[in-house]
Amino acid sequence: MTTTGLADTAAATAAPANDTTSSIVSLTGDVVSAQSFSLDQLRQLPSVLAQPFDLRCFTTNRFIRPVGRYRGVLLKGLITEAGLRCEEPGDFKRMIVIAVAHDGYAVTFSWHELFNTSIGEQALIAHECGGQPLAIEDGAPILFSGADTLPAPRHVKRLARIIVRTVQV
Ligand SMILES: Nc1nc2c(c(=O)[nH]1)N[C@H]1C(S)=C(S)[C@@H](COP(=O)(O)O)O[C@H]1N2
Ligand SMILES: [Mo]
Repeated sequence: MTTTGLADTAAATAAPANDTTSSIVSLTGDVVSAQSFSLDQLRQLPSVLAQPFDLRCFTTNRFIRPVGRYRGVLLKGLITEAGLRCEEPGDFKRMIVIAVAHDGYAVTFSWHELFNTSIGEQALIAHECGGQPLAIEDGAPILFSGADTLPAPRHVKRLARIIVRTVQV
C-alpha cells in the first residue's frame, strides 16, 4: 500500500458524521503517518476473504440475516502501513484501536487481539460481499471481525474513522 496523498490531511478530509455520501475512512491517532482511504482506494489494496456467517446480535441473540463471503483489507495491514507511534518501549502493548462509524457507533480492538491473536487475521474492512462490490447504500465500507463469537457488534456499517490510542495507566 502506498501513501494516498490525502495522508497529510487525513483529519481534515474525514467526512462529518452525518455525511451520507462520503466513503472516506481516516486512520489517525498514535500512528507515524495518518492516512485516509476512499472505498475505491480500499478496493485496490491487497485483500482477504472471510467465511460466510449468520449476523446475530450480542444483546438480544436475535438472528438478523445470513451474510456471504466478505472481501476486504486487513485492519492490521492498514495500521502496519501507517506505523505505530511508540514513545516508550512497550507502548504498543497498551494500544487500542477504535473503529467509528458515520452514525457514531464505535467498537474497540486491542493491539494484542490484532497482532497477537487469530482475531487479527479476520478483522477486515470489507468492500465486497459474495463477489459483488458493496456500495455506500449497502453500508460500505464495513468493518468486520470474522473470528468473534457473535458477529453483529463488531460488524460496523459505514466505517468512517480508525483511531489508534495508547492507553495511559
Ligand atoms: N454503523 C453501525 N453499525 C452497526 C450498529 C450501529 O448502530 N451502527 N449496530 C450493530 C449491532 S449491535 C447490530 S445488532 C447490527 C444490526 O444490524 P442491522 O442494522 O443490519 O439489522 O449492526 C451492528 N453494526
Ligand atoms: Mo446488536
